[in-house]
Formats: sequence, C-alpha cells, structure tokens
Amino acid sequence: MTETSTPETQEHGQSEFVVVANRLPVDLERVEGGPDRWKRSPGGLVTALEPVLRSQDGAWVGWTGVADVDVEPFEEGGLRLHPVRLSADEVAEYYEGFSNATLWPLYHDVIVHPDFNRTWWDTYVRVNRRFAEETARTAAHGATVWVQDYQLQLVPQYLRELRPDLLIGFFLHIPFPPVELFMQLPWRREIVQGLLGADLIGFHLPGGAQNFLYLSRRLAGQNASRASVGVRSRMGTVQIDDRTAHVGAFPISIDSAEISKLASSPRVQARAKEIRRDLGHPRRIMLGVDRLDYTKGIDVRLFALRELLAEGRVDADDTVMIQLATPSRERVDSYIKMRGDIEREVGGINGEYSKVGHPAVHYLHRPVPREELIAFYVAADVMLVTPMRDGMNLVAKEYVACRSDLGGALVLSEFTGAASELRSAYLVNPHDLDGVKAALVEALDQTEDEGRRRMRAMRRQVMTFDVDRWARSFLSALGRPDLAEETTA
Ligand code: GDG
Repeated sequence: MTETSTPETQEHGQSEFVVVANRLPVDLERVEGGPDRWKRSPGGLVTALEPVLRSQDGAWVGWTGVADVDVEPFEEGGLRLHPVRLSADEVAEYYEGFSNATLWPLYHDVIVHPDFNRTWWDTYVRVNRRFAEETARTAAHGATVWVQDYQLQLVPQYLRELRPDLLIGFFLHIPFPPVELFMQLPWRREIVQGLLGADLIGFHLPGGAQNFLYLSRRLAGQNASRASVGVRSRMGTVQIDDRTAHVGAFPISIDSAEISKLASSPRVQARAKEIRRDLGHPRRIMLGVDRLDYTKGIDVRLFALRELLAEGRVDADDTVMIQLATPSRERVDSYIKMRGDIEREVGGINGEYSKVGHPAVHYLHRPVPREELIAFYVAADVMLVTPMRDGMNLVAKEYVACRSDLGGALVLSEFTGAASELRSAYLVNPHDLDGVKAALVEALDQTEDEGRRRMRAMRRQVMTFDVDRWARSFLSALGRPDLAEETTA
C-alpha cells in the first residue's frame, strides 16, 4: 500500500470510499503446503460498487470466511481489501449465533424461534467494534463509508464515535421486522441506536423504513418524522441532537443488462437446450433456485407439487421440477433439521411418482457455476419463488432478466420485496397451499400471449431499475451524487 504524506492521511487511512460487509468480496482458499489463494465471489454489490471503489481509492472491510487467520490488507483485482479476523468462537457466536440464529429468524417473521443468548450478544458487540475500528483505520478524513446488513448494525454508532468526520450510510438486505416482533429483542434499544449512527439508513421497502422510524421514536426517544419524497423511496428523518439521520427505501436489483446478454449468448442457449434434452424433452420444466434456507419456502412448492401429482392435475410423465439448493449455514441447528425435512420430501415424491431414468424432482445440493445457473433459468418454463419472507429475492429478478424471448412464467410469493415491483407475476400467499397449487397450474398452462404480456411488463421494471440505479439512488440520498456518477463510469 502506498502512503501519502499529508497529516490527515497519516492520522487516518487513505480510502475516500469504504464498503463494510460481513464478508470480503473474495473467498480465502487454503491449500495444504501451498500459498493462500483468493477466489473472487462476484455478487451484485461488488459489481455495482466496483467503479466507485476504483475511482475513489476505495477499500472493502470484511471477514475472509475462514476462522483464525491473520491477513494484512492486500489488493486483489484492483480492490483494496482489509480483512477482519474472527476466531472460531466468534464465528460460532457472532455469525452463526447472533446473526443467523437470533437476528435472521427474528427479522423473518420468527419462522423459527430466535435464540436470545447473552454470550452471543456480547460477541456481536465485540465483533462490531472490531469492524468499526478497522474501518476507522482505513477511511480518509471526511470519507464516505457504506455499511452493509444485519451482521453489522452497531458499526454506524461505533464508527461515528471513533470518526465523527465520516459520512456513514447503512443498508439492510433483509426485511426490517414489524414493531411487535422487533420488541422481543432484549437488545432492541442498542440496535436502533447502533443504526442511528448512520447519516442514511436504507431498507428495501417503505414498510421497513416506517417500522424503523416508529422504533426510533419509541426506543431511542428521538424526534422522527415522515416525509414523502419521490415515488420509489419514501424518506423520513430522525433528529439526533444537532444531527439528522435520513431513513428511506431503496429496493435493490441486479445487473440486468449483463444477465440478459449472458442469457442470449449462443453458449448459454445451447446449454439450455441440452438441459431440456437431458431431461427427456418434458412439456414443462419447473425450477427453484435458493440458498437452502427455511425462509425460502422450498417445502411449500414441494407440498404443492406432491398434491398436484396425487390429484392428477400435474403429470410426472411430461412435467419435471428442478430444485437447485445452495448449501448454507450448515452448522446452524435449524438448517440441519430443515435440510433433512426437504430431502425426505424430495425422496417421498420421487418414491411415489418417478420412473427409472425420469425423476419427478431433480434436487442438487451444491452451488452451480453462474453460467450454468443462467442456462437453467433459460430452460425453465415456470420459475418457483415461494419464500415465507424475503427482503427482496434476486432470483426472481434474474429469471425475468434472462427471458428476453418473453417466454416463461414466474410464480412469486407476496412476501418477497420483489413482489412489490413484479406485479405481473403469478403472485401467491405461501401459507395458502390451495392458492399456490392453483397458481402453479395456471402458470404451467398459460397461453403464449398471456405469458408474453406478463413477462413484458416484468422486464420493463427489471431492465430499468438495475443494481447500478440502486447504488446511485442510495449514494445520492447520502449526499454524494458525485459518487453516484461514478457507478456508471
Ligand atoms: C439476501 C436477502 C436480498 C444462488 N444459488 C447459486 C447462486 N445463487 C445466487 C442467485 C442470487 C443470489 O445467489 C441469492 O440472492 P437472493 O436475493 O435470492 O437471496 P439471499 O441470498 O437470501 O440474499 C435477499 C439479497 O440479500 C440482496 O439484498 O434480495 O432478500 O435475503 O443472485 O443467483 N449463484 C450461483 N450458483 C448457485 O448455485 N452462481
């Protein structure tokens, strides 16, 4: 890293723009006897922010994904990365514990019971402090810092205490829960105060922003008010002493043009045909793509399929389902149980309805390469997105971006953030199994005209509001329209 000699950058770091997230945008791969290797994990976030990071001497603060390793800051693919060390106990308590067995279920409608464990909370506090300290070392005087997601909700406050000169944004990628549920959290006041350290607190939906504004008034005794600005983001403000925090809705999206282009490429089109051929040219292919998570409603679509097969409304001879389930949080108890339940259900359906060489449900429990995933989207006639609760759901948007042919149908849960934008999907209430079954049959049997009409409307939305636009609207609201310009550079 090169050092400059101005007093400000000697005292602080040199990055004018810093992203802080639980994970770095690279995975550490340790090879026995060999040097460490870094594998890029290109999510939408890094794609959208890369141009700003590059132009602003930007940095990314996050964990490497491996416990107990010390790595000095380094550069990878033009990005300056600042690893935060976590011990094995901290991974168990801050990440698997408080983040994924307390906050995750609490913020997703308590689908499973959140564990309120005081040791986990203490570790969450300690780790959030460490992230704030590393960020404080990295950021230049007056820099802009963008903190991401539920694992780091205390970072804005700690960072402000350390570095009042910084401009701090926070974005929550998961739903912000209804007030009644949030009030269960023993550390509810601390979390609200933690978030209020930011100058701008962003949620996917206006409902989350409203819940947060109400809680700021009630728990932090702050003077919060609501104002309506713009069509897509309703902004409110919270007054904290002489400072104003802004609160708003910024629905995230995908790199729509890039995905659309990849889906149209001859290689992906050929692979999609090959997938259909490998399946024995069924009349209809249904597809689910999810991290294996209890919020995603994978069980709902399996129950619906099983009943439809039993009733003869779907025929396994001409219709198949593919479920791609990416392994996730495999050491958390509720995930271990859910995996067993889902695999039993898949086994049950296949036991009853498959023929040799023609399973009714194809289930892959492993990540697939990105291009392969896109080929699955292109091959699928009906995409099943049935979460019980989901902040946004990018899979739904990716499917739409892949269908420049205006083919295919999307069955989409009302309880996803995406449902507020994709109104022409077959919208379902995942708690209403008969409703899900009816929507599934309708989507399987839609006429070509009906399908094209719906897909055209959804594509208009997804192709217009992409991840770049999301990042620009957040950075503009944060008071950095100049950085917003950079995202299109
Ligand atoms: C959280 C919120 C919010 C999945 N399997 C494979 C694979 N994926 C990719 C998908 C998609 C991403 O992972 C999943 O994004 P989702 O939005 O669907 O869900 P979460 O992981 O729960 O994300 C969510 C999001 O944050 C952003 O704010 O929308 O609500 O829960 O991009 O394509 N990619 C590859 N192989 C796989 O097997 N290559």
